[in-house]
This record gives sequence, structure tokens and C-alpha cells, in this order.
Amino acid sequence: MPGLDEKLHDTYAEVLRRNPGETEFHRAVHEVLDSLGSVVAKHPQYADSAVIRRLCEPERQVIFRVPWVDDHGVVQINRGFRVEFNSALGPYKGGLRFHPSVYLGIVKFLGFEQIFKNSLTGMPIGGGKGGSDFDPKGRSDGEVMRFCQAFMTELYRHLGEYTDVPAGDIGVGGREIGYLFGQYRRITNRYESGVLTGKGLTWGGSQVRTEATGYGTVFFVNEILATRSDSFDGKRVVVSGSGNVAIYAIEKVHQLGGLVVACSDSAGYVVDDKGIDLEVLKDVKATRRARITEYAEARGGAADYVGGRPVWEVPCDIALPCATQNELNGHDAGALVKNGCTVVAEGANMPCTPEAVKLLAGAGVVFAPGKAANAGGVATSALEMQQNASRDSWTFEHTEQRLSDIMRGIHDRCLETADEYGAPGDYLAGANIAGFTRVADAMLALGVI
Ligand code: NDP
Ligand code: 2IT
Repeated sequence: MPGLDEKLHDTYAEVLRRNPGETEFHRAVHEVLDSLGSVVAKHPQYADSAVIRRLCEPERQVIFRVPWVDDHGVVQINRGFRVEFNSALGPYKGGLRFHPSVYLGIVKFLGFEQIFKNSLTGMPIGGGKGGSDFDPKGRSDGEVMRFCQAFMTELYRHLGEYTDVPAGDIGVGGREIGYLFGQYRRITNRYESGVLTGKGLTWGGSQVRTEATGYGTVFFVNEILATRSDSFDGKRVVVSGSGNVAIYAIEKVHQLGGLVVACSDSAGYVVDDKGIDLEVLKDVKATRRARITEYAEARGGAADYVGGRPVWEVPCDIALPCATQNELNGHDAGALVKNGCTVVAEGANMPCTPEAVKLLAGAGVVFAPGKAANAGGVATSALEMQQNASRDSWTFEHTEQRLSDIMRGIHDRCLETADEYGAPGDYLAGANIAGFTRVADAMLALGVI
């Protein structure tokens, strides 16, 4: 177990033994444990009360069959998941992912990350995650609706505004949240707005939730730059993905004076040296759900499409991985360093492999881990819950200001904690330790449950 403090070896060995084959989950746990050596040395009560071992075991895991009928009358069977990981700080909170790669190990890695991310926001939300191996690509609206209804027909009994509050993630956006909320309302006969977040603005949603993850990531980078008396002005930025997080990261970079010159989807990337045209990108990817090749076609000679290659080969000052896990490896990190990139901030969850993280750190590139940099999405979900609970709705400006303040708070907490534990400037250590101590203290107070 390279790098792990001796006191944590047994905990990690137990995770490996109990969760065979769940490589993404193993990695997420290892990354947090790796930061906790100085914490258990300073505060033996965490080790004594088995708080870390308890944190690694979800409070509850639900796996269920999702049967539905496609447009040809054929019965389809998918698998649904909800992992309710930790509720020491509040109701389980975290998104739903619909993607063919989803299995228990992915949901557990995401749920585990979510505990520390949600803790870092300082808001009253526990950690959970869910999803299905359903692939929305190429499915009609009717098929997506019937799938969502079938999914919620089982999931509803585990949810509630004081129990478990899902939201979106890969493959789950406003359309899916609408169908899920509709079915929850129909089954329960309750207009319980606080049971899901990411709702539409006319039916209980919050301003800025759609934009929040991408905007929040860019606010976080803006704080990093400010500590170096720098700004986005004139910076070349590369963003991976072209979904919800990527689109609004691009929008905020442009608002702050940077230029996003490339973005991607799962098949390839586009380079547009004058800056990504967001109107075109939104039309291709968000409205028409088409392939990013169509972006290059729509831009004529202004943009090029490169298929099957990593977007990280495009030279930039700042890189924002906003697509999926393990999308930026050691080789990609090497290319970024060679081309002079100085900041990498994770809009996605765990997009950088451990080799990449190590290489970036060794080269002096500032690395902002997802559990800090992309926490703006779930934080704004918590703001949506607040508005639902008080039957209120805030303006865009007010909500965006709250988001910006929250991201500054997370940034500062990471740096202060890193300093306190002898790792100055290390955002990864700061995020892991600050996220851990808040939730661990709550667990200690609540007793062995
Ligand atoms: P979307 O479904 O809106 O977009 C996902 C994007 O990533 C698409 O461009 C997709 O390409 C690409 N992508 C997905 N899977 C792969 C893959 N295996 N390889 C390469 N590219 C891929 O999802 P989001 O934007 O919501 O989520 C993106 C990331 O951000 C995820 O890691 C998610 O967990 C994380 N996140 C999301 C939050 C949210 O509020 N939505 C909050 C915090 C983190 P294609 O179109 O080809 O499928
Ligand atoms: O990974 C994440 O933080 C999300 N997908 C958002 C979760 C939420 O509940 O808003």
C-alpha cells in the first residue's frame, strides 16, 4: 500500500477485501486515506472510534431491476443503484448517472467522493449517489420518460426531502429530473419540491443550478489565480467534454476574459482558435444532442475536428477536465506540462489518474481536485433545497453571488487546512482533510451508528 500511513493499512486492506473488482472505489478511498496520515497522528480519536472504517462502508446500498418498454414494444431491463453513503451532516445528497458504464463500483466511488465534497461546502448535506447502466444516447423522449418512470417507481421509497435527495450527473439533466419528479409526485401524491434538485425554474428549481458546476469550477480557478496576483485575462483554456459542466465552464471563462480554444465529446475534440462559439455548441450538444463533429461543420473553416485523440494535446495555460473519470492520464499530463499549462482543475469527478496527479504536482502545476473545484453544483443544489424549504425563490444575481462566496470559502478552507497539516499549497490534501474532519467530528458526536 504505497504511501499510506501504517495506521490506515488495515482499513484499506478491508476495503479491498470487501469490495472486490471495484477499482474506481478503491482509488477514491486510497486518495482520501493517503491524505489522512497527519490527521490520525494528531487526532488519535478518529482511529480509535473506527470513524474512518465506518466512513468506508456505505450506510445503505440499494440495487434494483428497472423494466421498461422501448418504442418497438420490446421489454428492456436495466439495473438501478442508489448508494446512501453517509448521513452524518444531513440527508444523503448526490446525483444520478445514466451511462452504460455504470456499475456498483462507479456509484460507490462517486458516493464516497460526495461525502467529502458535500462536507467541504459547509452545508447540511450528507453523501450519496445513484444511477443506472441505461444509455440515453439514441433513445427517443418517450423512451427516456418511460425509463425514468420505471426507475422512480422503485427509487421513490428510498427518497424524501429529509432522507435522500438526488440530482443530475452524466446523462441526467433537466429533462430526466422532470420525468423523475413527475413520477415521484404521481406515486406519493405529494408536491415535495425538496426531494430532487436540478428542477426547472417554473416547478421549484433554483436559478444558477444549471450553470453552477461549471461556473463554480471557474470561480475556484479564479481564486487560485488571485492568490498569485493573476487572472483569467488573456489565458488560453482547454475544457474536456461538452455537457452540462463543460458548457457552463466555457461560458464563465469567457465572461472572465479567458479564451477556451478546445472542447470534446467521447469521440474526439474540436479546436477553435478564436474561442469556442457557445451558441453553436449549446445548439449541437445541449439542444440537438448531436456529435461534436457537427460543431466543426457549423463553424465552417473556423474550427477543426480531431477524432479519437485526447484534447490535452492542444496547448493551453489552464486545463479543465469536465467529462468523466480517468480521462486525463500520465501521458496527457506530460503533454500539458510540456506545453506550459500551469493550472489543472477538475470539473468532473476524478478525471485525472493518480499518475497524472503525481506528474502535475512534480512539475509544479497547481492541481484542484474535483471534490473542491466542482462542489458548486451540489452547493447550489443545497441552495435549491433551502429555497424549497422556505417556499421562496431568489434572483439569479443573488444566487450566483452565494455560489461565488461558497467557492471562495471552499478555496480558503483547502489552503488553510493544507497549511495547518504541513502541506502548504496542496489543494488535494487540504480538500481531503477539511472534508474529512467536518464529517468525522459529526460522526463522533452521533455515536456508533
Ligand atoms: P453530461 O452528460 O452533461 O456531459 C458529459 C460529457 O462528458 C459529454 O460531453 C460526454 O460526451 C462526455 N463523456 C461522458 N462519458 C465519457 C467518456 N467515457 N469518455 C469521454 N467523454 C465522455 O454530464 P455532466 O456535464 O453533468 O458531468 C460531467 C462530469 O462532471 C462527470 O464526471 C460528473 O460526475 C461531474 N459533475 C457533474 C455535476 C453536475 O452538476 N452535473 C456536479 C459535479 C460533478 P458524449 O456527448 O459523447 O457522451
Ligand atoms: O457530482 C456531483 O456533485 C453532482 N453530480 C451534483 C450532485 C447534486 O446533488 O447536485
